[in-house]
Amino acid sequence: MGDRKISALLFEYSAYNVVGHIRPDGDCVGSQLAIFNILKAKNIQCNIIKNDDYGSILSSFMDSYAVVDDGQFDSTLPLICVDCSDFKRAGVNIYKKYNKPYLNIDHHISNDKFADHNIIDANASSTAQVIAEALLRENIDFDKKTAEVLYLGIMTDSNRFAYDTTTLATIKVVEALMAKGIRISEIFQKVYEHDTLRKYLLLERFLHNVTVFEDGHCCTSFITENDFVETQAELLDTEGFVNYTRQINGVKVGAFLEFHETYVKCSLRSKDATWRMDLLAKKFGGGGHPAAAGFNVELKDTNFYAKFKSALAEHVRNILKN
Ligand SMILES: [Mn+2]
Repeated sequence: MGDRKISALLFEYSAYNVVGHIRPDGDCVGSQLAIFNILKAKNIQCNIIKNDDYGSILSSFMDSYAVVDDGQFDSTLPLICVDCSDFKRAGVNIYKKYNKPYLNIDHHISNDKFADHNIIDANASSTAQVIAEALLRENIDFDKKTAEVLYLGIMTDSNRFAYDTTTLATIKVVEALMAKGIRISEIFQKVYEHDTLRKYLLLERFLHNVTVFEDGHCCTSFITENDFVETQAELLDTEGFVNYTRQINGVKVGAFLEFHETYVKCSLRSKDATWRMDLLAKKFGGGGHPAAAGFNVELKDTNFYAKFKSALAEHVRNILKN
């Protein structure tokens, strides 16, 4: 796991920058806010660097937090990265200003330990769980507000405790968070019951494009830049779409592709860890977990979708052979 205790690392300096990955999710935001709160309680300055749009749902968790734009932060401060499998995930404005971050807290199996200090637990459901376990282990007290954002990270990254990544350790952490007085139904509703009509219009287009192939083992779908424009949906409205590709009976692996003007964003999910989505993602320059991974590639090839589907089918065939 880590080379030093999280408390020694976090309380070493008087000010930090903290950043998560671009295209933020609940784990990356929850982890940043937790770090902010833990430092604030010790009178340590923490600047949350905004490297992307948080979207309306995650923004609702950030109401009371000040954020610094990634064009105007003090890059002499030590940088804490959370939930980033590699440093590039922090966004170009961050990684071009730092040779090496100070601290890297993550749970991706593909994490390449890019910082001076690395606290990585690939068995954890989420980065929020890694942080929560460290706090509990090292007896660092934290408040209800911190417990709420840690729960946000764990709930979203475990897909509401549905993935294999949910272990007894995850549940024990949740027990400790509940003891701080959090209300899980409140956090659930804040995340999952604030859908917009435009999201459903986008979902309609996504479902229209669903296709199953390779003896029913593979399922893919896609949406285009034009779909975002016409439905007026926001980028983060696609959160959770990829799960539909994996949920069909008989399907082993699913993929969801977003075709933007200059790049393709692909999310990969499988029913379980045997399908090594992280290895397939790696072939396209991405990474992730065995059952949940992804990549971004520049859009140069107009035939990319067909080629990707062949690569996915081949990947599944190879695993079935072994
Ligand atoms: Mn995560």
